Parts: sequence; C-alpha cells; structure tokens
Amino acid sequence: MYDIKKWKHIFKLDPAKSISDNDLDAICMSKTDAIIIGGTDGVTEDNVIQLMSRVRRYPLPLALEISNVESVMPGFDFYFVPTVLNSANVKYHNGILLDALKSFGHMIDFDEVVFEGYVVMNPDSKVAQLTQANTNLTEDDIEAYAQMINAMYKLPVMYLEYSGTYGESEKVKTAASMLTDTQLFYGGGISNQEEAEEMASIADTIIVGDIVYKDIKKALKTVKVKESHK
Ligand code: 1GP
Repeated sequence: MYDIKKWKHIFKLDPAKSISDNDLDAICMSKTDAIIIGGTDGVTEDNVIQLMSRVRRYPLPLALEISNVESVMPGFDFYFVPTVLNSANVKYHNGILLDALKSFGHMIDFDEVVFEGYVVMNPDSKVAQLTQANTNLTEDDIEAYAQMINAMYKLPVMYLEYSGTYGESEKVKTAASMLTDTQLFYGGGISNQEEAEEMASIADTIIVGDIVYKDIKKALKTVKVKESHK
C-alpha cells in the first residue's frame, strides 16, 4: 500500500479544466508522488470519472479530494476529506461530511480516507469565498490552528491552502514548527522550481495545481524537489 507520509510532491488536477493527453502523460510520468483530483467548482460525476479513467492508465497513487457528495465514486486509492477550520460556515467544517456519512457511511473503507485540516489563506481564492473563510490570520492564529489540528483533533494532514497565490513562508514555518505528528501540506501559487524548493524545505509535501494548465514545462520542473528532499 502507498505511504502518504513519504509524499513530497503532488500534482492536483482540476476535473473542470481540460488537459491534453500529452500534458497529462508528462504529468503522470514526471515521478511526482501522487495525483489528486479536486477542485472547488464545476466538479461533477462526469468530469471526475473522465479524468480518473485517464490517470488510471498510469501506475501512480490517485486520490480524490472531495468537494461535493455527488462526485464521489469508487476507484481511487485515497479519498481526501477537507474540513475547513477557518470557515465561518459549519457546512464546511462537518456539514457535508454529516450528509455523506448518512448516505454512504456503511460502505466507506476508512483506511482509504484521509482527513485534512484545511486553513484557507488567500481571501481572493474561490475556496475562500465559497467557504466564507476568515483568512485574516496572524502568526498566533496559525500557531493555534496547527496545535488544534496536531494535538487536539489529531488529524493526519494540515493543509495550508494559498490556492492561486504564493504564500508567506514565515507563516508556513510557523505551522511547520507546531506539528509533531501531523503532515504539513502546502499548496498555492507554486509556479517554478525555486518556489517549489522553498516551500518543500518547510512543508512536508507540496501541492502544485494551476501552473500545470499555464506552463507545463515549469510545472514539470517542480518535481525536482524530490531529488533535493530524499
Ligand atoms: C489548490 O493548493 C492547490 O488547491 C494548489 O494551488 O493551484 O495555486 O497551485 P495552485
């Protein structure tokens, strides 16, 4: 079985965006540790199934990050379930989860489920707007969220989500310094190898998304962090 703790680099592919076969082939053959399929809006059963079947031709771990119950389906190695801790709406803490468990709780294999403690940092991102996240967070706030995730909720993953913008390394360091058991995912705005290196030297795992669709060559270079962080 795959060991998520060893993952340094992940590409996140948005099922609502189109990607050519060539680019997808390059992403899947890039030696990234895993692919996550996930997005904030326009995620449907149809586009998830399509992308899943294309990625499944390659022998690498594939996770679905759940954004709505309608697009969940069998066939993934892992199901990443976000709980947005700085959301002002209980739906994004545990409301969607409650509905999902009521419908599917009896058939879930919990060994495949990874609960992610999300802290959303970019106020202009779709995810911040959708979840009504309070992104105005001080270092003290980040420290407390990290403690909450690591020592109290004891979640396996803390996801510092800067989606669409490159984050403040000091805040990422603050989160990292509080985590003893929880794995730190950093995602947001990584658009070249240098940025990938910087965040990979602080967080356990970096997530690279949008640059795949903007500049595939630069996206592929971010995988080099695996060489410097063996
Ligand atoms: C988004 O954290 C990921 O959920 C990656 O962010 O798309 O900005 O690379 P980008």
